[in-house]
Amino acid sequence: MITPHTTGTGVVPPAAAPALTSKDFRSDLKPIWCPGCGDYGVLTALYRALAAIGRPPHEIAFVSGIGCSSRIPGYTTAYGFNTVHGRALPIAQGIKMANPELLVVVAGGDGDGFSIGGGHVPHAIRRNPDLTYIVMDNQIYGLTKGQVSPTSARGTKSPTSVYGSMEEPVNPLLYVLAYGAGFVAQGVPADMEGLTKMIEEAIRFPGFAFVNIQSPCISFGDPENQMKAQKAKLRKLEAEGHDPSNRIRAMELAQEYGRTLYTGVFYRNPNPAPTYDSQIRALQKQQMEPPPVG
Ligand SMILES: Cc1ncc(C[n+]2csc(CCOP(=O)(O)OP(=O)(O)O)c2C)c(N)n1
Ligand code: SF4
Repeated sequence: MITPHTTGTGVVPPAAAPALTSKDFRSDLKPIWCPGCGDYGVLTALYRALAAIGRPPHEIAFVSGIGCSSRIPGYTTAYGFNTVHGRALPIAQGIKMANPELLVVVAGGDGDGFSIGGGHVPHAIRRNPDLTYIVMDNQIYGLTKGQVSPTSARGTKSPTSVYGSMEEPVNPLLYVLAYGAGFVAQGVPADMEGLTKMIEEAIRFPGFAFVNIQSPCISFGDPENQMKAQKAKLRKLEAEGHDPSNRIRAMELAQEYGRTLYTGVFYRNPNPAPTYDSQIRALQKQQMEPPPVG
């Protein structure tokens, strides 16, 4: 266990707080993902990002829906709530409003976030709570054994699309950019360093931050999207000279979803909007002040 770094009792001054490592965030529960699943890499990147941020586990809450990827909360020592399929975002917003000091991270799959839960995404974005939303986008329903998901490519054959999917996939990057998310990034577990850095940046961003992680499903996913293939085809936005403050350019690049595997920060609002939680707090403070005399 870590030593608390707050001075509630005045016993441990902040300067004496030990640096956190990934181990401090790893729970005793052993992940049961298939060997080779991309979600292992996502979990490792998350541990590292949290260690770099330095907030102790009891100041963090993970909220997820249902799916293989939604098991994440159980694998951390932070507070965790494995909720209902597609409902992680509203529950996470409730948690953040009730306890604004908590660092809240939402995690789940592309099915959870863009199919059954797709209607919650725009509303979370327009409220702008200080949350980080991590989608492990494997372009398939993993937990229920390989049905098409909202991000499956056209032509994907599966038990629910035996002749190949006849629908255009949802583009998660364009979706959240269009609704005004302040921070939008995409990573892959094949680039652990880049992924860790962008998760850390997303968590530090004041407002709704979205990270789409193309996390391969080794059992039911497209063979073209497995780790080795990703490594060979990824293109880092930073190396391409992309300016992440340019939202229009970010939207142009986001249109390449499914064709070009861009990784890095697509968009970071240089003037972040006020968060929902900070506005609520300001209102509460105002209402607690005594009315003017006279
Ligand atoms: C209300 C409801 N509908 C359907 C399901 C069945 N179900 C569980 S997980 C899942 C989809 C999983 O896919 P995804 O969210 O992409 O996560 P992954 O398993 O790929 O990580 C479905 C349809 C459910 N648990 N609850
Ligand atoms: S079914 Fe796919 S997403 Fe689920 S644990 Fe296995 S590899 Fe990972």
